[in-house]
Amino acid sequence: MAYFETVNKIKYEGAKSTNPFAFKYYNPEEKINGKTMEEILRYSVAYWHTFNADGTDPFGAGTAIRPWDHLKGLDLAKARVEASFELFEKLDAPFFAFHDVDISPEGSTLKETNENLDVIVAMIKDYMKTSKVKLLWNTANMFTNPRYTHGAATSPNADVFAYSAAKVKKGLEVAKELGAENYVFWGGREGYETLLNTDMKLEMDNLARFFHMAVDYAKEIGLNVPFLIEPKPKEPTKHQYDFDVATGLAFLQKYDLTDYFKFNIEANHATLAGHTFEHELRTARINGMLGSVDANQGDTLLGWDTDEFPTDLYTNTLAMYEILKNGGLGKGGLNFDAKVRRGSFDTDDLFHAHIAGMDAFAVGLKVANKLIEDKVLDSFVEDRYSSYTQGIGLDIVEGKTNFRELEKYALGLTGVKNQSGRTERLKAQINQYLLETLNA
Ligand SMILES: [Mn+2]
Repeated sequence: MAYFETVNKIKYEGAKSTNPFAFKYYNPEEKINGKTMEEILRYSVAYWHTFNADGTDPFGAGTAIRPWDHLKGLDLAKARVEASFELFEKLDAPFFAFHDVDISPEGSTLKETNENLDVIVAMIKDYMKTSKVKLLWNTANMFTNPRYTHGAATSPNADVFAYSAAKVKKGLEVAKELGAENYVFWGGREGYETLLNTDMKLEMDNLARFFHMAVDYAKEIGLNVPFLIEPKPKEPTKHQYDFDVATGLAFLQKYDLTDYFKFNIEANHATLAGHTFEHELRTARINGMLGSVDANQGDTLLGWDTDEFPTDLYTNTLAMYEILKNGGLGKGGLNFDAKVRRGSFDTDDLFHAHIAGMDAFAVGLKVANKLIEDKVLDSFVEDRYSSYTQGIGLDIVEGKTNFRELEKYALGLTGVKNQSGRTERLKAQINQYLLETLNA
């Protein structure tokens, strides 16, 4: 049966199209530097926001009207799988991502939960045989169930640590079974509320022990995919151990995990941490740790994680700039960890939202590529740091000088002359490139 009967396959019609069910800028086959947009952008649909979320917020019930609303348990899970593959095909989405509990219901015991999962994973595997869609990543939800109230791998309760290990063990097996490209760890409850009751050192040591066990088990079953940590500074816990990329990187370095882990970077988590999206991407990129991206946006007027579809062209341009400079996303992708607003309750809105995000990142790709081709920022930055390419600057960079010599050099200076940073001129140039691309 069809769940989205009124929607046909979404096609690229170009910027002049007035068809709301068409791509205006995302042309999957269009080549940018020899690679298609589809290959570069690697779009992924987030199962939880698209097929599970119903618009519930702390003040009110769900509003979403979905064709599977009347079903329950495994029947509901199966209907969602059918609907998801229909949506993937119609959107021409190459990837999807899920938490274990998104795709199948928890049973009354772990054994029953795993059995439910087996049924749905087999069904998904079957659908994947005749579909081009691949699993970008899966993960274990270790934050919704009350057992994780004090954390999962960082719980003060060893039984919860063990339970969490069993969940990830199963998750890694599912990743292997479905040919996942990555495996993600989002530590929703891995943090603390107050130091008054918390052994922070033990909790962080245990988290590292947990990750090492995951690495060992993946090796044992022959699952050779990047593990991704998804930084977030707060919400749900007040202090999250993976606050941002820099904090996460220090953790991975301290516990000797950098060979196995990279980062899955989310725009809204970056802004909650007081960073821009591009700052987090840059921090990961220059450290060789950019794994994948949760493509969404927050709301600067709201202090929480709103997970909106990424329609901000300016931010998407700067994000794509980092991604292109990284040489692409490798096995990662742009996963729309984004939900329609509570008032956008029709199934049609699921398509409008994805089209909006896919078009907006396609614009970002084109503008970023042009900025790089024309060396707009590169040539400015190169010139700005040119004092390090000769004389004393070159000595500094090549490690050929010391404080004594630098003092002697400084004493000989008759004055220091700086150059303008030209922030406003550069911003105006980016606007110019954006508008040129949109009007092309
Ligand atoms: Mn988020």
